[in-house]
Amino acid sequence: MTRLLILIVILATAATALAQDITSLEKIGPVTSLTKTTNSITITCNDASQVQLTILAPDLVRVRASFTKPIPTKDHSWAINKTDWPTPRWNLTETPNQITLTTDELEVVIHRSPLLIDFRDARTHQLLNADEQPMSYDAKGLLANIMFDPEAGMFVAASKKLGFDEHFYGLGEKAARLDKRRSAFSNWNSDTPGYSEGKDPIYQTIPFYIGLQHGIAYGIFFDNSFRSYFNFGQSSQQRAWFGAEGGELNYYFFYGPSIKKILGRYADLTGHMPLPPLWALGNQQSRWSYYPDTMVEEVVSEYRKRDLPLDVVYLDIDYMNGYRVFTFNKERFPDPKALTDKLARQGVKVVTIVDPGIKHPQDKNERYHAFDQGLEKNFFQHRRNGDLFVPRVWPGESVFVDYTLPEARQWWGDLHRVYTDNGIAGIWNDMNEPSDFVDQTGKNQLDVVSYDEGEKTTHAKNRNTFALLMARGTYEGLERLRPDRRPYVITRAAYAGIQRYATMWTGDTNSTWDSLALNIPMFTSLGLSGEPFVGSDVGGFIGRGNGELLVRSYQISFLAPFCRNHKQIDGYDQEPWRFGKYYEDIIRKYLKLRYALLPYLYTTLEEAHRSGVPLFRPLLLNYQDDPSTYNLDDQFMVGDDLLVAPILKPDVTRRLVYLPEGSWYDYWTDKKYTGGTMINVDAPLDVVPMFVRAGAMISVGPSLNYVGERTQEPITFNIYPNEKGEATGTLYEDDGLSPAYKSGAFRRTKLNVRRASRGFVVSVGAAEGAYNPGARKFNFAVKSSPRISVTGMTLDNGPHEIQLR
Ligand code: MIG
Repeated sequence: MTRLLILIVILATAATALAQDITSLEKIGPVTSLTKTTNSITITCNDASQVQLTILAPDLVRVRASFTKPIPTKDHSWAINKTDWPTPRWNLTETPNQITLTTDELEVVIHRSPLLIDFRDARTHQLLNADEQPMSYDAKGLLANIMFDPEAGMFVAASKKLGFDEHFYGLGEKAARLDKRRSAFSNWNSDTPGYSEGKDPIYQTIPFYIGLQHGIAYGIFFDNSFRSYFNFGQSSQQRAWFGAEGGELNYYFFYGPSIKKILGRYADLTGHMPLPPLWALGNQQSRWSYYPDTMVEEVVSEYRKRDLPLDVVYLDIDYMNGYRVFTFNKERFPDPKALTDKLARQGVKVVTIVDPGIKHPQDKNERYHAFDQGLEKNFFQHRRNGDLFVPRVWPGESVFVDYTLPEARQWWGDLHRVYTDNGIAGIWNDMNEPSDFVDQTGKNQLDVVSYDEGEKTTHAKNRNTFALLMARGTYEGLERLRPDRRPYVITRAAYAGIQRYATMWTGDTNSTWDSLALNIPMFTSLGLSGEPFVGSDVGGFIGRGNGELLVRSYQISFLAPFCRNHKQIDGYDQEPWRFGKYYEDIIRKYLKLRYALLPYLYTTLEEAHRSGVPLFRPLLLNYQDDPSTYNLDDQFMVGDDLLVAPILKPDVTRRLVYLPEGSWYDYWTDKKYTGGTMINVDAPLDVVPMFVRAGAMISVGPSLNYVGERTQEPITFNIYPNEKGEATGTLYEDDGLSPAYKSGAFRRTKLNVRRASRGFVVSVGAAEGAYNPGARKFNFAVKSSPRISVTGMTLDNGPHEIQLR
């Protein structure tokens, strides 16, 4: 405990010292000369530094600075997915005082002396973001004593003027509120069980944020995997700065003005989330740990007996033989294939945990294929002196794979054959910060060298990307092993770009109301950071929950992409039935509703895949011009149309709900409200306040116990007309399992509703895509006119109209 306190004091002091010292760092510039290529300029400064600006798109400019030396020719990042951008139209103009780059959307003004960069809107010349001081570097080692790893490199930083009304969003997984204004954060992937609000850093590093001022948004992705810092005016009224303990000052500037557009560009740059299998949107159940096999069967039959929907069950670390990854414990799971077959007949998939630690045999004669092969192929991490790096994790003494080696990632992926052969449907990556029981701060790993494209870099650079590369090896392995199936990987730690390979959950939360209240800001912030498929252990991971907390937790997670109840080994049982029938009945209602809403959820998830705009949204994403949404994080939206205002405290059965401008329908009663105001609504334990935007159509399918139980038929389009009597909706369908959607095997149907002289008319657009879902029946119900509905309609391929009377 005292050690922890001392550590906290040291870290807190380091953060404050950094905040003060940022201004005393050496500053780049001024400009002496300039060269130009087809899509970039390189500026040379009189201190021999160089700054390179590359125009990637009309709304995307990359800034790279190299201090007192030329820009290195080597240019590589594990986060970046797309590098071949067609050069957009742009212009360069020079005056004695400044250099200006102009695209159709952005104007970048570089002041020569001092060297300061402004980003402006090319059309209005409005200032979006401006350097507060020239980009800086710690030439004199002023920060060496407070840097975590003095060998990491040289501290580099950029400082921006803080807008009086500027709000900050993103930064991935932070145990913090939605609006990050006046806060400071660092990134160093850390195993932080039982974290609560304010704990920083936690598991993931996504060094991407969005600034919003007067409704106009820009984004900055600081692509640097070293321990990094972001300070959004926490210690100064003037500046928002970011920096890192090494590496390049290398950032991408995105211009909106809409946040949705920025998220689309960010997804283009770092990769779009592929669609997971549809069953990943089903209900999931986990426990540290269900074993033996008969207990797993018992959990599943309990679900079925109680008419609770379930798609996935998890095997935590105790399924293995002595925590050896890629093995099954023979006593506990004598025949894993028989188990997965049996569960498959009940519609349930099995996901197994795979940690990075490979057990180091304690006896020379002990054979363990993962260790033996990896050692022989020289795929394990070593210390700088050549010693094998031996951290301690669940198996005791272990080794880690150097995932920067492409052959090692391939080998790791192929090792998963034991899972695919046994019918395991997905892989859960845990402990991948990487956690090390010897020392959780990373000190024990500082001299661990990774191959890193031949650069032979150390932990300071590679810690934050370890999980990304492990997930990549896993994902690509599953793609090879089961080419006709979409991989399903879930991870705890991450770096930017993780969405290409894995979904995520928010680690070891507490079964407390405070922990629950973090769900909404965390899920929405992750969505604003390029990670759409998110969720949290339903009910909380650590400690003793209760029925009320569990119900309120489901009332958030039933609409999160990842909905999994999970619990610590010595925590109190919390499967949906554990607190009695009263709570179980309410949980059933929400799980059934989740399955009914699958057509809407899947359509919205596909939008996230395609556009980068997440499913689980803060209100500000849909109402960017409305300042009342800027720090609203006790409500959320799903897609454009569903607004949910959960209860986040015990004994509360009423709450204020903010409804943005427009009209809204109460989901439960169809009662209409006029938005642009707060309303006060009842929320007894069985009700989560939920509203539908007027003008929406919500597609609702039949009640299912698991995905694929039977065809999703009929789908009812619930129509919520706006004041003009109009509504629009989309339905996305595909086979839910294979990657064929990537080559056009999907169907997207767009529908428009208008008021007619009698009743309403639905016009069904021509189906997009090559997937043929076969004949299926649809119902239509107009929520503003309860007597108007039709049932049993078909949606043909071609455009046509349906009369609703
Ligand atoms: O040191 O595998 O966050 O979900 O149940 C704890 C055991 C390791 C941490 C994960 C948790 C999982 C647990 N793991």
